Amino acid sequence: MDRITVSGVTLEIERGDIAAQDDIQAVVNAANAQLKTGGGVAGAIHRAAGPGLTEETRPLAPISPGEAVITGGHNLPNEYVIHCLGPVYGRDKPEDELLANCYKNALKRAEEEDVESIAFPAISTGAFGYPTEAAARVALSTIQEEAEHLESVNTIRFVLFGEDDYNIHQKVMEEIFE
Ligand code: AR6
Repeated sequence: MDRITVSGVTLEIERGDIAAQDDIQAVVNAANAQLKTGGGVAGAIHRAAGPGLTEETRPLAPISPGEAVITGGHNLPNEYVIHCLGPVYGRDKPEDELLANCYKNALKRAEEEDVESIAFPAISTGAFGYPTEAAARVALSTIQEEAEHLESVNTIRFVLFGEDDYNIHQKVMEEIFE
């Protein structure tokens, strides 16, 4: 199973690059507190968006774990980028609550701008060390809770880089939504 409808919202899981989602209105960045370019997702997003993105994020930084801010997409194929700071696993606690806040606040920012489609990477599971399966449970159960309250958002896509990450998300989606 890689697609399901929950409370009228389509939830999809795909393998791919978060910086190449050309049919999605808002992409989510797994940001750093300074909202600058970096490794992983932040590097891919800032490279594809160009220097205008860093200019726009500079006055919005720093942000704290769980927080989300929205900017334009600049040279990305998306209208918006929503920048979320995930918890560093083992340092920022309680990590499950902070990670859930990322997803809740990203959806809040999206709804404020009447966004219909949003794509998430697996926040905190790279440089920040959050075990993928535990993070997928937090992410997908938060989406399950939030779905019935969404008004503008009708498509939520998880974009996973690696095959293992994709398989883990697929398994967790089946467990949560079956
Ligand atoms: N598209 C989709 N997923 C990706 C991509 C991509 N282009 N690149 C990596 N991933 P990470 P974090 C996966 O490290 O853990 C940055 O340096 C990756 O395999 O990007 O929240 C920032 O500057 C992993 O599964 O985000 C911060 O300092 C997931 O995306 C810090 O890392 C998240 O990995 C944030 O760490």
